[in-house]
Amino acid sequence: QLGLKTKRFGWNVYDQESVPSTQQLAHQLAHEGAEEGTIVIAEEQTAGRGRLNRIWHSPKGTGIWMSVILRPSIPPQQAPQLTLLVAVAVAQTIQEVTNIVPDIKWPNDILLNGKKVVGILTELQADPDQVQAVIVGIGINVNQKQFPNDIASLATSLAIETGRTFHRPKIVQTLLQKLEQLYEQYLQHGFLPIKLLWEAYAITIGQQIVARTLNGAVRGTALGITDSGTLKLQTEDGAIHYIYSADIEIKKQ
Ligand code: BT5
Repeated sequence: QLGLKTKRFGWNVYDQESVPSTQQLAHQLAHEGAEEGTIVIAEEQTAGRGRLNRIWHSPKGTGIWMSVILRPSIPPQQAPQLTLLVAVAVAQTIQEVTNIVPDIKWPNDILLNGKKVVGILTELQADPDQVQAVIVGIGINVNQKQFPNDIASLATSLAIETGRTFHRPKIVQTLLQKLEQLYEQYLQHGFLPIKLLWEAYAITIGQQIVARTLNGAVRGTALGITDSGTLKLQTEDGAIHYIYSADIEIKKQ
């Protein structure tokens, strides 16, 4: 149905009309042993979520709401690499279908014109030293013409940015192909080639930022990302902090 040329991704597709969250269904399937590359995709999510159980608006028929199951042999500490890998795949896809180069804001936002067009949510099923499954949720705003008030000033869609409407299955097909290419490269050559691609889209690096983590806020200069995908930040006193996940505010220079 998707006209795929992929080997790994998209052979096992759970195509749903309405689910609470594709992420929830993917977790359940992964627990039951679903193979790597399994995709859950839905027209609508009634309880789509972001990090820390925040709401992800997922209205019917307008966006791409999907979750992908990966089973790389890596320790849990390296899982942030996969958020960045998926972000590159989505950024390349957006660039190909719109001809606009999007920005990636570490760790999990993709922006067009400074507004969020994609959110990525990476969750693990893992033992202390080995990942069993990585469930990557991808939400792409495609054909929305407007957003609810609470996010109207921070969200955008491909349609708003281009004045066009898009055929979503074509975008999914492109995305799965990019994902497969990058994932094969990752398994064969490790994270470094992906990191280089990621850096070309990144807007956080070199900036003065505030990183809000569950343990409080840290203010400083974003120096770059490490080989495991964490953010390296230097505070004014010269101390280096490594940040696994946070909300980033970029300070105007
Ligand atoms: C994210 O969280 O950005 C991850 C979003 C992942 C969504 C996908 S859709 C398929 C899969 N199934 C799920 O249930 N989830 C995944 P975070 O960085 O925490 O950002 C959440 C914040 O983004 C919210 O608090 C809002 O401010 C904003 N937001 C909510 N819906 C949005 C939308 N459609 N577009 C842009 N921003 C939105």
